[in-house]
Amino acid sequence: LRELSPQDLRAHAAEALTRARARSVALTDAVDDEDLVRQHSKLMSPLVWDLAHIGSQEELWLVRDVGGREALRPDIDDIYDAFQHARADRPELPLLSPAEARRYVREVRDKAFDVLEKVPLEGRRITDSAFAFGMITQHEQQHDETMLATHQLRTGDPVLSAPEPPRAPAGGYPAEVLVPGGPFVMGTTAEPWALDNERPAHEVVVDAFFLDTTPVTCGAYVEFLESGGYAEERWWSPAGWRYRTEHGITAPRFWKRAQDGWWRTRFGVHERVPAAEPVVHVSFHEAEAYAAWAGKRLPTEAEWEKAARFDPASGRSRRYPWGDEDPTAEHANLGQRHLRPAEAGAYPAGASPLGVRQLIGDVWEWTSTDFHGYPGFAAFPYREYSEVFFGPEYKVLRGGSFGTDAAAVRGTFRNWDYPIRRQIFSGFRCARDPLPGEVA
Ligand code: AVJ
Ligand code: FE
Repeated sequence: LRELSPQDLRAHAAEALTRARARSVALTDAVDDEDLVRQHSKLMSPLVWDLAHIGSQEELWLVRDVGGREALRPDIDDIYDAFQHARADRPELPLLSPAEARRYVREVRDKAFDVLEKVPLEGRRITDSAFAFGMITQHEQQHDETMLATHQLRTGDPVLSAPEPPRAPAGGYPAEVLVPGGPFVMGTTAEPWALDNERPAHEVVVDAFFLDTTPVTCGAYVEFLESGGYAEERWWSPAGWRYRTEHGITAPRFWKRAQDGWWRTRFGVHERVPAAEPVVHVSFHEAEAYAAWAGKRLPTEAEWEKAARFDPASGRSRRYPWGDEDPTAEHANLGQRHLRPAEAGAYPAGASPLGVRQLIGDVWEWTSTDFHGYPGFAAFPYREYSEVFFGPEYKVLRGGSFGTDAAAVRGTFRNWDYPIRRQIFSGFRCARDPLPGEVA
C-alpha cells in the first residue's frame, strides 16, 4: 500500500465524502417530504432520520472530535443516537423536518471540509487523523445502502432508475473450484480505512474445500422451492424451521408465485424472477436450508476470505480477489450503479486467482460464522461500533452488494446481521468438503 502525502489524503477524503453525499442526496431527493418522514417498515428508520443521523455522526467525529470545534446542534445528539432509540420507535421522535435535515447536513459538511483543510493529516493507522474521515465516509455509504433497502420496502411507483448491469460473458468456467488447505493471513493491519473488526492481520489455517465460483442463482433457488424445500423440515436447522413456520416463510422476500411462474417486485417494478441472477433477499436460515438440500454447506467466514484474498502463486493475501487495485466498474457491481445483481458469471475481470467470481459486489454473502473479534481486537472509536454485537446472535456476511460503495467494502470487510433478516441485499454461495480421496 502506497503512503499518501497529506495533500493526497485530503483530496482523497474530500472526493470520497462528496461521492457519498451525492448518493445520500439522490436517495432522499427521489421521494416527497411525506415519504421521507414515513416509516416504510418497522425494520427501518424514516429516510429523514438516516439523513440527519449521517450529519450528526459527522458533526460528532469530524467537527467536534477531530476539529475540536464547537457543537452546532448539541440538542439533537440524543435523537440521532442509534443506541438510544430502536428503529421502530424513531418516527415518534421530534425529528428535524426534511428541510431542516437538508440544511443541517450541509452546514455540518461545510465545517467538516474546513476541518479537513486545517488539521494536520496522517494516514495509515486507525488512530490517525485521516481515519476519522474514512470512517465517516464509510458510515454515510453504509446508511446509503440502508436507505436503498428502505426504498425497496416502500410501496408505490418506481422513483429510482439505473442502467442494467453487464450480462455474463459466454464461455465455460467450472461450477466450483478447490481452495487449497493451509495457512493464510486473515484480516488486516495495513489497510488504512479498515474498521476495528477487520483488525489485526492474523494467520488462520483452513482445510482444503470446494467453493462455488458464483453466488446461487434464482433459477437454482426455484428448483429448491419447487421440489418442496420449504415444506421439508430435514433441510432446516431447528432455529431455521421455527423461523420458517412462525413467520409463514414460503419464498424469498418480495417474491410471489403466479400462474405462469415466479415474480418479484424490485424498487417498485413488478418483474419475472430472473433465473440467471443471484438470489437476493434471503435470510441466513433460507441460505443454510438451500445448501443442505444441494448437498453442500455455507462457507465459514475464514473460507470466504481465503477464497477472496489468498494468492496461491505468492502465498500472500491481497486486498481484493483481483489484486490490490481499488475496484473499478470492470471488477464488480458496486456503488448503486445498477439497481440489481448482475447475472452469475459476470465480471470475469473481478475473479480471484482460482477463478471465483463476484465475491465483491452483487449480493452480500451469508457465511456460517458468528460475529466475533479477531485475536488482538481493540475497539475503535467506541465499543458500539462493533464490539457490542459480538456473540452468537449475529452471522457474518461478506463481499458487499450492488448497493454498497467501493469505499465501504474490501476483501477484509465484515458485515453482520440476525440470521432471520432478509430486507438487506443478502444472497449466498455454497461450499463443500472434499469427498474421501478427492484431494491428494
Ligand atoms: C455494519 C451494516 C451492520 O447498519 O447497523 C451504521 C453499519 N453502524 N451506523 C448497521 C452502521 C453505525 C451497521 N452494519
Ligand atoms: Fe449509523
